[in-house]
Amino acid sequence: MRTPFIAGNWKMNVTDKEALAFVDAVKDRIPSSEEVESAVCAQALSLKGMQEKAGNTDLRIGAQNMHEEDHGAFTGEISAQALTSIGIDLVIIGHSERREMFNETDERVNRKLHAALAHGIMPIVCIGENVDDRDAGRATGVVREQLEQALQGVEAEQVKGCVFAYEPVWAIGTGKSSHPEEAGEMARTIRAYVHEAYGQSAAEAVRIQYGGSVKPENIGDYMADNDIDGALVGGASIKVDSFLALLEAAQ
Ligand code: G2H
Repeated sequence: MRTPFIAGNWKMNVTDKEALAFVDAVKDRIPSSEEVESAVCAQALSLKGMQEKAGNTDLRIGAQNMHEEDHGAFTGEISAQALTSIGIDLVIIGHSERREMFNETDERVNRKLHAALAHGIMPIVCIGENVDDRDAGRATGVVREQLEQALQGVEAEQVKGCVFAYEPVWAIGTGKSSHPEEAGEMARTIRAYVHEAYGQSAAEAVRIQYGGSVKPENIGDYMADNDIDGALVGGASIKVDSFLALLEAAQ
């Protein structure tokens, strides 16, 4: 049995003051991580304060990105070591916004994934097709290719600890969510790929989230699919009541 995993991706939308107030407001209302795992991924400057406030609660704090090198002349970047030094052990890798706006290639996603795994940071690896790929019937091929590239050189035992977020690019922040059946089919494609490449126990262990305009009103439709283990949620994860409603619906 895989534990459901709901992660908020706040993107660049929450100030430090708001982030700390959010943790204060939710930390005593977070379900047990045995029922549902809960996380919010915030801007880097808020991570330390949030982590301190979250303390020993079951709310996990994550980063939205990190650099693949341990250190060096990479102005403005954040290393895995810097994250783990403040207790952060979760990171989103390869979000489509980073792929599109910051030229993040499959090869860099792969290097970031290796860096996260080497430092014991749980990666949420984002994959998903754009609208042209979907319209041309290439969605499955694109997702399989992204997976193959992201996982180059990764061992089966490491894959078991990875989370994959299937986020069709056309559904991100648009209000146009993917049909739950289509999302479920893609989750099965992802699991089938892991099965082919790493075997049954890895395929059964990996958690697959759906992302793209998830909200409390529709999360149940996705979670009803046996192959969807949770959600990566942008806009609807920012408000306290909405975030708690997502967690409630995922249990
Ligand atoms: C997709 C998602 C969060 P939203 O990026 O990863 O954002 O839920 O706002 O579509």
